[in-house]
Amino acid sequence: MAELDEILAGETSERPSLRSFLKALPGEEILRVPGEVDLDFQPTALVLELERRHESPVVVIDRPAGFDVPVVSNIFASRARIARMAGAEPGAFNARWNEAVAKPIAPVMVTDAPVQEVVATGAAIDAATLPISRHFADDAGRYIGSGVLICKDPDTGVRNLSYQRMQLKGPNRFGASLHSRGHIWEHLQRAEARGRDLEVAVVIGMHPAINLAAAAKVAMEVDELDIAGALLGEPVPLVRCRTIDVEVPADAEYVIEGRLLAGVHEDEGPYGEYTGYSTFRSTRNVFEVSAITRRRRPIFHDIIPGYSTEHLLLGRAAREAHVFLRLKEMVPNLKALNYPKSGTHFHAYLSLHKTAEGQARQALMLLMGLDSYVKLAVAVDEDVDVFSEEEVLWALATRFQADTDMFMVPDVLCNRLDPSSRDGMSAKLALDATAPMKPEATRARVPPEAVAWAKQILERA
Ligand SMILES: Cc1cc2nc3c(=O)[nH]c(=O)nc-3n(C[C@H](O)[C@H](O)[C@H](O)COP(=O)(O)O)c2cc1C
Ligand SMILES: [Mn+2]
Repeated sequence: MAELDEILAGETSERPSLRSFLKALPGEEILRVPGEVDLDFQPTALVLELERRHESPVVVIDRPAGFDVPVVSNIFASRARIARMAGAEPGAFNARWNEAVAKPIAPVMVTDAPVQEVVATGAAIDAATLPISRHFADDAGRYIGSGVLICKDPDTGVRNLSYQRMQLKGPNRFGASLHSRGHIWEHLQRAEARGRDLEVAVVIGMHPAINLAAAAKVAMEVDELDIAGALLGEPVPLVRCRTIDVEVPADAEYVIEGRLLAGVHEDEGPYGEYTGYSTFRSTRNVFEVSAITRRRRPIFHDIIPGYSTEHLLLGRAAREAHVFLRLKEMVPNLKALNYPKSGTHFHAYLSLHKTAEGQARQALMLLMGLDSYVKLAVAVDEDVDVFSEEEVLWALATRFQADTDMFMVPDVLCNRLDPSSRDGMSAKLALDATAPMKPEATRARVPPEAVAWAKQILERA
């Protein structure tokens, strides 16, 4: 039996975990990589090649060269799978997410913690024993891409979950970048103001609903684990770390306990970012390990970074749901919203059932105001599928004139990782590709009965 199967077969716990998720995964959604796999570049190459073929299975590497721990990746590469892991039907993720945010479920403390079956402290710590990949040729080294950093606000004690890349630098040392200046960055500022390090637990391998919650930007007062609990429909079981005052999911695969050092900076990066570019942007922080705890036979979870579907979908699933909700409050006839992969996080397409001229422009202004990442927003009518770029371009070809149907706002705050941005600002472009309310031409159609017939014939063939 392959390594991963053996581990899953031996798992008896009913609690939600990476294992329960993998066990429930349909066989056709898993790609088992035969033979030994070099963790230098091969997992990334494989995932990017799958994308070129429009395939999105979870990738299982049973035998990474030099390690006896199986590695799984590409978990977040499919929208249907993301919906399922959040407990939603395909296409119903947004509603499910917004419901979870509205009705959070707080975690519970437990005493049995598989993630602490093996505990290494002091001289026994060796982070190089973790099967950490080298993802891109220009990356500064081996990076943990899936580590969820859990810490607490030194002022309020409110917990926070977020992703920060972790570069392996030594047996008990990692480099980290907090460049998105999120809540952990703020926590570190507050700790430094007191002359203290920030205690942080890096968690690897959890039920992916927890990963989804960790990727979300919610208010600083909100513990992302409460949203994870709501997605799972039950509280996340937590255990206290062994060497720091932080609680972590008890059913995780690995936890690296340690401290982001106050006032210490070292070179870190470059790293392949979601834009598709390798970047040196880094806050150059240093993380010192005080313990590594794990399961007896752990599974390692990797998230392929860079311009990969899984990185992009994970990074924006919650944002799409949030922006959709806010936009729909003001534009009730909004139908769909898509951030296409080709635009990294910078392009967004919306569709609406237009009931008045000018409505599309109102929706476009709102969208660009709600999401500072968006620098191109396109509006189409509801007959156009925003998830099909070809259809969106067709609408631009036939329902859009550049002299009357677009507007541009210069010098707006944007995401600095866009290499074409200037001083953190970008021009925002809105294209209204909706047809006039009284159109010149109607779309050539085939009656639905004939479409149904054609589908049936082809399914039988
Ligand atoms: C896979 C992944 C990797 C990420 N890597 C980093 C990183 O290395 N540094 C960083 O500052 N933000 C990174 N981010 C962005 C933050 O983790 C993300 O914005 C998070 O929601 C911030 O949480 P907060 O709102 O609690 O601060 C990453 C996001 C994802 C999904
Ligand atoms: Mn947060």
